[in-house]
Amino acid sequence: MKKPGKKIMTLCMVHKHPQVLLGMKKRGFGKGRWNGFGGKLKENETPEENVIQELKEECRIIAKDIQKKAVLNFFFEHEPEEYIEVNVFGVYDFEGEPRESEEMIPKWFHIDEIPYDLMWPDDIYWHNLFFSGKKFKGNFYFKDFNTIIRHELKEVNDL
Ligand code: 8OG
Repeated sequence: MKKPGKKIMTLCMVHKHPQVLLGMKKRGFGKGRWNGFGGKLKENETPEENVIQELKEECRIIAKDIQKKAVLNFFFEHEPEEYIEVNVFGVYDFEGEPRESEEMIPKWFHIDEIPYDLMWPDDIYWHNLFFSGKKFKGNFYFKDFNTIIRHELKEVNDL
């Protein structure tokens, strides 16, 4: 059987404890869901450069303190030939005021009031690790975009 290909993405969560900045996606993949910011990694771009670019484009802020926190792989039953690798970053300092863009409506949430029913279903499994500052790796196996069949998560020292 052919080895599945992978699509490399970034996802960053701007975390100013106890608040986190999320964006309501206005179009494309994940439309109608609150999420962190990010996108597909382009050729000749580091994940950190991509995070800076995506935060500029999606909510008009300049990221200053960017730390890699996790690598999550997402597998979909209906798409066995490809999986998504999401590199998760925490952004702990930035310049500017978050503003709406064509793609996202930004909003601060207290970390105890995150709207998980309007988010990707994996988020509720790994957010605690993220908000406690841990580094981690995980695999999520989706039946469809709303249903997780199983998952694995582990804390790591290095990514
Ligand atoms: O370029 P585009 O807006 O399509 O990028 C999609 C964003 O969504 C990107 O930041 C990665 C992120 N993303 C997925 N899958 C999942 C997921 O299951 N959970 C979360 N929280 N984010 C995801 O592509």
